[in-house]
Amino acid sequence: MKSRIIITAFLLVALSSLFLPLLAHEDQPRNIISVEKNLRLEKKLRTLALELDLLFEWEGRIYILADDDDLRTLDRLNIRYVNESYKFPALNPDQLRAQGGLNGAYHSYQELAADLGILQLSYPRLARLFKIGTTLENRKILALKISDNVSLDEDEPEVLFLGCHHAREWISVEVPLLLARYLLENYAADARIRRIVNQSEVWVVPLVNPDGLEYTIHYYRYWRKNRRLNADGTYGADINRNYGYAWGYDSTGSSPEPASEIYRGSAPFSEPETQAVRDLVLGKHFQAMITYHSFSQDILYPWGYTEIPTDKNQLLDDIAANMSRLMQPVNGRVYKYGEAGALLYLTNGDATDWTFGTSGIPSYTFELPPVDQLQGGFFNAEQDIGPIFNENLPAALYLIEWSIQNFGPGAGQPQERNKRAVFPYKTKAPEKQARFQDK
Ligand code: 0X9
Ligand code: CA
Ligand code: ZN
Repeated sequence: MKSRIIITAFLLVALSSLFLPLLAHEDQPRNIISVEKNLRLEKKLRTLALELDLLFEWEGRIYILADDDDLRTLDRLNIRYVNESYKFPALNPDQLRAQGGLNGAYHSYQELAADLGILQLSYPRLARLFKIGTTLENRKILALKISDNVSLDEDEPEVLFLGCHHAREWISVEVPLLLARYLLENYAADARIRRIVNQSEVWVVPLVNPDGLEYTIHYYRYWRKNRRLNADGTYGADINRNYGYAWGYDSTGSSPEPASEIYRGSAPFSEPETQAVRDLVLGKHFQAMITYHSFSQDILYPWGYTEIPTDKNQLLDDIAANMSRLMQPVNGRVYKYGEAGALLYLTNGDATDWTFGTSGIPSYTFELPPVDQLQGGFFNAEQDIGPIFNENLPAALYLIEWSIQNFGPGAGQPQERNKRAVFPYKTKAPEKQARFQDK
């Protein structure tokens, strides 16, 4: 219930530029408080059935999101708490933005859903939001389609951009989201972008793993997998080991052990996240795809499951070389490129082996900066989002243009086109949308 109010507040503020007159008194007063973590208190809170939103634990205290009513209830019950709101300035309604709170400039699931909704509202003829799946914790996996005549499935090359298979790789949400925003915001003024958007259908799924991402924000920043409760009581399957091409090929590239960080899941496509991507791909005929990860600053192409090159190695390498060359002048950073299994390490069941293996399309894993753990590993600074996007933009535009140029009879997937429906994700009035997006 509380989360509904929070989401509404986020959305109302996020949408305020569009619906200013409606918003005058909608701000929700919110506090972050902390209480001592002890069993007696936890039990007391639970038996009182207080609907408190637990945020995280830190140094023996539990941090909780509470509104003024909650505070009065706690006072009445003589439960001691410390108001910590001053440590979280983004909670001040005056400063509240769609991007704020515990994850700084990075997007949470709700913030992303709100921003994608805003893009669709702002560019109704060019952007359309789809729900392509539902996670184990009942979050929506969202895809934004960008094209002219966006409500029609036109005979244009389709290109796919995926983000955040791995929960802790926060930067991998931002790059595809910013790509979507860039295409839309520059459509009117930039002839090259207009040509690209008119002649292709770009699909962006910035957050393949919403459950995992939320877990990294609220509980454990280093979490990688989804939040599957496995048969042995451990959590998580590695979504990037669960795709159906050469799934479980060996136990170097993926693990049969549920507790492992690279657990491949109980069967190919056993996870709702890979099912969502699979069903989207089977319902389209993509000409190329990029899946963003971090970190190590390189561009990887199939195979991942073996060091033996594919029969299109030259093409895959040429495209990667061109992308890397276009990226370098932006900030001076060099992205290495090569076959994934040879350059990085062996994996099986990853996204690119499946898209390439089943349809032969150029498929790339981008490992975003930094180059190594010493430069920050998974923890990119907020100020890095802009520069990392800027250098990735020319590569993404190049791959879309390559797809346009190489699109024609016979291009794309050899497989039967699967007409399976993808349901449009309607954006209604802001309050309705908030309810719709609540989990
Ligand atoms: O291991 C992965 O899934 C990717 N690296 S990450 O550090 N982001 O987890 C790499 C996938 C690319 N495939 C291969 N290297 N084989
Ligand atoms: Ca179109
Ligand atoms: Zn990754």
